[in-house]
Amino acid sequence: MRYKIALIRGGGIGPEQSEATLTVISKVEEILGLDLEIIEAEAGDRCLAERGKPLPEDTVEILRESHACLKGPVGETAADVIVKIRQLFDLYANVRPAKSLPGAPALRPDVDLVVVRENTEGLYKGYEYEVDDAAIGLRVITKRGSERIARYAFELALKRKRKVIAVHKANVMRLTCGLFAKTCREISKEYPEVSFSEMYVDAAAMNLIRSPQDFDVIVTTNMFGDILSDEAAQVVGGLGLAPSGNIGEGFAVFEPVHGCAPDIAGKNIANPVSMILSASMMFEWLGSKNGDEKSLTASRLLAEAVEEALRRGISTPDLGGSESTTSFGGKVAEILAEISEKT
Ligand code: GGG
Repeated sequence: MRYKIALIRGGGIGPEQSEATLTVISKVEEILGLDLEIIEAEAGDRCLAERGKPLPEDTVEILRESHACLKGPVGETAADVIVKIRQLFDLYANVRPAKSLPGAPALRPDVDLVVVRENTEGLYKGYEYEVDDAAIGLRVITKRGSERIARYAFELALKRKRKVIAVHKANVMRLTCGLFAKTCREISKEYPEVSFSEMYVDAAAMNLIRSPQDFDVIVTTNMFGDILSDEAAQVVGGLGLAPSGNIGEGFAVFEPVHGCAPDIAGKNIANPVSMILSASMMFEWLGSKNGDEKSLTASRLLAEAVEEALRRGISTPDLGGSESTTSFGGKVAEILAEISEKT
């Protein structure tokens, strides 16, 4: 199967991460004979500066014609780019795994959780107003939005440790979080084989530090998910390791969880793992959707090659290593070739 992949390199460290990720993708493409057409599209802070628009129409057109998108971080224009893309393409599930990896400074070696974040409503809907000296933001929670994200979380849990925790703050936000919690409770009845419980978001923030190994799938609303997934990334070693997928019915965008880190941009020291693992998630999604074993193998090889590189002590400075972004990408590609010969 030929896949059209839109590539948004983004701003800050995005272009460097993209280049290292492309090195690894080219290797897996060559080894497995994958048929990929990578179509470059512009968006983000630099695009705003150069073209006056953070998300030009031609980029949206490229996304419409692609099977999936791989995206680097964009910077201050996140609301005009990724938040907008999620709404335009109804990418309702933001899937953010956090897993302890060998050689990475995780709080514990046995953390393996996923934050499933509702991605189209909540406080990120963008309904903000000024009235005199006040600024007002509306939080939108719908039954439909809550049902579909809850169902996504339970389906995912069936393939994992069969445990879902709905995170909310229904004791204070009685109507919005109340509806979310009630809906998750209702959907949980469709999945008797999955254990279900609820946790207030403040307790979840604490428990992610205290006992992160106890979590499997966290399902939560948009902004809580954004915050808790950064925390979960730090629990397993840092944002440089954190991939994500923005998933809809027929299209998906895969990107690092983090921002574009302008302080280290252009120095060739950024960790590309977050973007390489995002590419792995992309191949997994494409493979599952299309029943394509090659794409599923590509996903596995990318993840295994990253893991093996870290196990061998090969890493960028954020993890205490001395590799540049470029050399790390090159070494992961070499390891990927090695692993593929053995399997
Ligand atoms: N810490 C900066 C950061 O995470 N930037 C990316 C960002 O804000 N993305 C918006 C989102 O995921 O909703």
